[in-house]
Amino acid sequence: MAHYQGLIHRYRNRLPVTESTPVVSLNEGNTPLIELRNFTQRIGFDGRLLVKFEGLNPTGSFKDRGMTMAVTKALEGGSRAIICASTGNTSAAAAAYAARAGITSFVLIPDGKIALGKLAQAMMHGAIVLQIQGNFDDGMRLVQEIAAEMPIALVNSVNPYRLQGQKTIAFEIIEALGDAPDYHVLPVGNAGNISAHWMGYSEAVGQQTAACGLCEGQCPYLGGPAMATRRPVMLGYQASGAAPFLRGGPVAEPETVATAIRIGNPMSWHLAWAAVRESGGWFDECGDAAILETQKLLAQTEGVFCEPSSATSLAGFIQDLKRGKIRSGATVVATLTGHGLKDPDTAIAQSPQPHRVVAQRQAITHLIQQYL
Ligand code: AN7
Repeated sequence: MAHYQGLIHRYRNRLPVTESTPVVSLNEGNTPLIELRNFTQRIGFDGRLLVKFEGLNPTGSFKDRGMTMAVTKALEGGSRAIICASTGNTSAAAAAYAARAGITSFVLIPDGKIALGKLAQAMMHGAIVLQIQGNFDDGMRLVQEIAAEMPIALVNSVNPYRLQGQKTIAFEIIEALGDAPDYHVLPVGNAGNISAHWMGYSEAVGQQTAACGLCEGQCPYLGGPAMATRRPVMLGYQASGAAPFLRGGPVAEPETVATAIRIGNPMSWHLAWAAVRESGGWFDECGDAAILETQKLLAQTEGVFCEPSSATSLAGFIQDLKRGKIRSGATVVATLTGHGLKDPDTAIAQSPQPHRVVAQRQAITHLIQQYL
């Protein structure tokens, strides 16, 4: 079969699956790597800047990469139900992949702090949605306790299969660029993703990413397998109101407009620190205003609409560029973790209202002339 069938199929020999593993997939992965030109010029960067648009996964975020693995392994292990705590995207992915697998999903979400699109997804895919009077960190603690005593598979990124699936983003980037970029920038919340990126980059040094599996030899559609000669410098950015990596420990009451990364006690603390340290990178923080401004600049100069949390990667990059911390002429990849449509309220709140005009040609041409 010569069409793309998802990342487990594509990277089978680099993932913990066998021939008899019942793969649960929505053909996730293979997302576009888009080179920014207008944006790059606007911010005054003299290198190459590319975004890996993970918002184009089946449920609209990078979580699908990890969820295809986590649900596949849950099913293989005989689980009939999965559970997670979530700021929104994990719950959307868990709900969708559970539906695909024909099993039950339970999702714990923070009270009133979840973007509308994500809530709609969890509800629509038939998850049992538990809105708790607490934040993500409270939910995370609860699902760990519950999964320890009930026959339910925990599919948060403490589940090692999640990171296995998510590492494949690095393989795709190396295949597209021919090697690892100089820098990789991304937002950090629970810190699973930065850890998975580093795992993927590390596993691709001196080793072919995958046999394509679709065609003989070089695949004209996806490109062939590739090998990295190096790993990128990893830069992880947090929202200032939810920046435990900058504070040196958990933050009790995380707060940010970027609700996906409104997390005060990241689970992958040590792995994320290892990624940053080993790569010679760093963590930094950005304010909500800078995050929203960057989200809008990207949408308006490039036609790429990501959610606020995702824009944190580029907001942090712009800040470091201004501070002279980015090497001139470098190749930089930013992960845009989720689609802008996930959070329509935040997008609309920061945009001018539509013009209200009578349904009359003259009124409309008069208005148009003001913009010509
Ligand atoms: C768009 O859905 O934690 O550092 O419960 O949805 O790997 O946690 C979401 C995280 C970045 C942070 N961007 O990634 C959840 C959840 C978006 C996200 C992150 C999330 P991690």
